[in-house]
Amino acid sequence: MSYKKISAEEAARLLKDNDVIGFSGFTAAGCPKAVTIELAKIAEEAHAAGKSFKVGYYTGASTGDSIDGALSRAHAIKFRSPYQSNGDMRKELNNRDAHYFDLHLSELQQYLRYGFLQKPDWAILEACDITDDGKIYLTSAVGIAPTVAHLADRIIIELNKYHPKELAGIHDIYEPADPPVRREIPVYKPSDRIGLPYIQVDPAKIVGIVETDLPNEVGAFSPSDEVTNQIGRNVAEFLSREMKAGRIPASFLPVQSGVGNVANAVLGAMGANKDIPPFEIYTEVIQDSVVTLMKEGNVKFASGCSLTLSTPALEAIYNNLSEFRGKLLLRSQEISNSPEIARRLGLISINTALEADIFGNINSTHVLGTKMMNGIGGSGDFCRNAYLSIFTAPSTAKDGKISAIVPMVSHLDHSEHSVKILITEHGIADLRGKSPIQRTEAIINNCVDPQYKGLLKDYLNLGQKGHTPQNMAAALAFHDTFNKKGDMRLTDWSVYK
Ligand code: 0RQ
Repeated sequence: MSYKKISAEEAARLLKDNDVIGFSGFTAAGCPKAVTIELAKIAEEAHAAGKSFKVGYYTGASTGDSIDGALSRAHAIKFRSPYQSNGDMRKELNNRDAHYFDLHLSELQQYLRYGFLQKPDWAILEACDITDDGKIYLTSAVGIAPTVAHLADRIIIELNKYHPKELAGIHDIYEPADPPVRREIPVYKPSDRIGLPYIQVDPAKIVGIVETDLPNEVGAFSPSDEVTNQIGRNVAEFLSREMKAGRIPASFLPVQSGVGNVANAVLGAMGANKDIPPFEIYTEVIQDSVVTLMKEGNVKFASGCSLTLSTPALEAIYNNLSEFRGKLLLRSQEISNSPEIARRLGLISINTALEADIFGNINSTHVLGTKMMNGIGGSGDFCRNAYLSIFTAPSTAKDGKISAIVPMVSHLDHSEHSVKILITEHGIADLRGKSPIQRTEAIINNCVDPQYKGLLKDYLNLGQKGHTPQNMAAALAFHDTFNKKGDMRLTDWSVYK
């Protein structure tokens, strides 16, 4: 190999205060893990010497702790985009020590190409292989890697031998042309391959190769509980009813499923439901349940942006790559999350809400309206454009002190115009074709926890008028009561009468 081998510290010392970086990876899969640990140490040294040292950066989505955790703890972040899910980073963002620009994941690559955002000086990419003529083979995710590799002037490669070189061929790298000459993205079914298996760059841009042997930093799932299992069964029951009604074809439609414990339980329940035939997945995050469903024959093919798998599940794939190669494809997020493709394929999209309101609006991002949780991720890309967009949530949080269903969402991510179905452990609210007041009936009767039904019905009886009967003084009283008394159940409507 003709590239210069350098240590992670040597690589990190090339970066300067205020530099902007684009990273490979999507969730903790496929992210670099060595250079940023050294970069955090350099920032801490600089701060101890009274000097400023912060970088701005773009990622695919959340990262492993070696990027977001290490750089947050070192207070080394000037700005960051898009989705994150790291506890230390959340503190930085909510203290406003780092600027966070949360956007739809499908938009980041084009935002960068259009020049809407500061150009990355550096691309730091994790690869399983690289050729002397500049062909970079990524590892377990694609994210924004092709775009930052093309835009950045200098590239550092973490060549991670934990990931087998035989992964080559699992990626499909395609960057659309930009307006006014953009054409359709030619994905007509989840398994369509439209690009190259590698990113091609000018080898002169590669300033060094850092050799590593590090596993991904994907966290384990909590075991599913009765609430998440019941949400999963309700989703499967709803989909089976839609098939019987002829609104989902007998061959089924491709499924997009969010990330986390609820999403894992939903896919598990879909696999267990005998009415649902084997289906295909067109999603961003391929998680453990997909691999299980594939082994059981319930998932035929999965196209995604990352293999966000626990170490045993990832190793099961790596040990049987020949079996999985024809069933998995990894794409960049502007393709995995493309609104155009979501609409064309007719996706069934299932994502988790933090909070919903009785009219069907969704808050996916802000705890009690002010504190950033993770970010909008791909939920908006899919929800607005899917054939059927379903939001799931446990009906309460914090031992019942918070109702996930409130009179008015404290922050709006997905509006009543995009959300079709709301499902909790208590049941299913089908919002299609319903007026605002009809939606309140479906949601309160079917989805709200019994402890909150009376309170929400009483809210609607406060005497407000209009097509959408919100009471402007009382709409956020659940949140105000929680902030003052620590329990939404103590909301007292009499002060608003
Ligand atoms: O708090 O962490 O202190 O226990 O929020 O809640 O129920 O564990 O939910 O882990 O599935 O995450 C929306 C955040 C759900 C996620 C969200 C508290 C609750 C708990 C987490 P603790 P759960 P999950 C694909 C699609 C946006 C992006 C998206 C998400 C913690 O699904 O980030 O959909 N979605 N992307 O106690 C206050 C409420 C609450 C609440 C729950 N109403 N008020 N706190 N909590 N409801 C993925 C990508 O795009 C990469």
